[in-house]
Amino acid sequence: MSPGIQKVEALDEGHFVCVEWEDGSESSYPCVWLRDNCQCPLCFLPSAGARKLLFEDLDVNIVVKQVALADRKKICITWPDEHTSVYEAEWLKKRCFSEEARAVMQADLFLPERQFWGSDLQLPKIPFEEIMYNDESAYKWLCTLKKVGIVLLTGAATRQGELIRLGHRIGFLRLTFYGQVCFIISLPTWQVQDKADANNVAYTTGRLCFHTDYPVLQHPPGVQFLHCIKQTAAGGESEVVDGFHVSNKLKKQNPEAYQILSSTAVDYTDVGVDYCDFAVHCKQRIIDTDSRGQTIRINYNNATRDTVFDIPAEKVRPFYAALKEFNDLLNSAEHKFTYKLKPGDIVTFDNWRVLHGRQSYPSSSEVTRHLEGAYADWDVVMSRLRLLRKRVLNRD
Ligand code: OGA
Ligand code: NM2
Ligand code: ZN
Ligand code: ZN
Repeated sequence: MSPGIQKVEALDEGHFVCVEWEDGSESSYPCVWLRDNCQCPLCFLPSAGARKLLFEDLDVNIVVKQVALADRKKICITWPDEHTSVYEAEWLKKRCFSEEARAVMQADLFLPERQFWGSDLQLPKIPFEEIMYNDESAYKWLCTLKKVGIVLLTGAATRQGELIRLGHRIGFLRLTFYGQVCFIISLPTWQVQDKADANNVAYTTGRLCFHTDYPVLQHPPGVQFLHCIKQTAAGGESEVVDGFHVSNKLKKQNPEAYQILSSTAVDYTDVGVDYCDFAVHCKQRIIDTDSRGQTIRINYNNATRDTVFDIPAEKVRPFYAALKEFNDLLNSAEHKFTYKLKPGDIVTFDNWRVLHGRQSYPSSSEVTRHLEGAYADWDVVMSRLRLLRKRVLNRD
């Protein structure tokens, strides 16, 4: 139920409109924001949910001429040029500028809640076909993927193409330089198996130490899918670690190492040929933080870290020492979780948060191990999650 409004008045010489709610609480709205967000058909295009009003036409010093309350459910504002705007109580309440209300809205939009884990991880599992056909299961899958960072989908067919279906379920997959051409169409899926003249260390039988995929891209893929089609009898076990949990630990235990890894721009490189040729370079901080100091992404693949290193010589050894500290923490028995994919398993994980690795396995003239992989962007995954939530919880 939307809250009712008891009283509305202009304050601060018309620069603010103050709404008093039925429960006695108050919300104050800046007039420039109100005018900017007028919902009338001249100012807003409802079919696009987008602003039509041009910034050029907004007076940033605007004040209200008159404000009135309509049946406790709406406020009406008349502006100095006689333009009128109507705002619904519920719409206003959601957009209240108080710190608490903003936190509620942001949590609703971005689901920032996280469950950190270590070797005690209870790997969440959901049958693949369930998430494909059941919205509640799909919603559960994506919520868990966001919160825990990893979900195992089980019982998929052991053939290529299941990730393409999964991509259609969420929206679309992310095409990168690793993929394949089918007729004249580029497919975003890639095959992890031992290959002659491998163009990536992943395409060998070697051990892969903890890494995130593709830090050489300026915007690394947010979500990764690995579908096990064939598994070797010996070796090839998977390892995962919660990179956010470990970077928080590093910050506490070794602030200097944390400071170095969260401030040094590391050069990454990937040059070669897959279904098309590429020469990719970029700089990333291994521990990427936002303006509030929260870790938002781990960018670490030791294989593609460039030989070129754009820092002064005297800073090089301290950097390596810091990376050693981080790498040791990632690999500590307390933090890492080991499991082995079975044919038909699809592991889905947050590639910005969870580092993954695999144990080596014997090389052979036949293909003894085959995973099909693909990426999606968090924008796409979060979009599907919000739409599923709306449908499942029957809300807006
Ligand atoms: C990769 C990778 C894991 C595996 O291809 O990037 O990490 O188990 N593969 O082969
Ligand atoms: N593969 C698995 O950063 C990387 O090189 C990740 C990408 C080859 C698609 C590996
Ligand atoms: Zn308007
Ligand atoms: Zn990988």
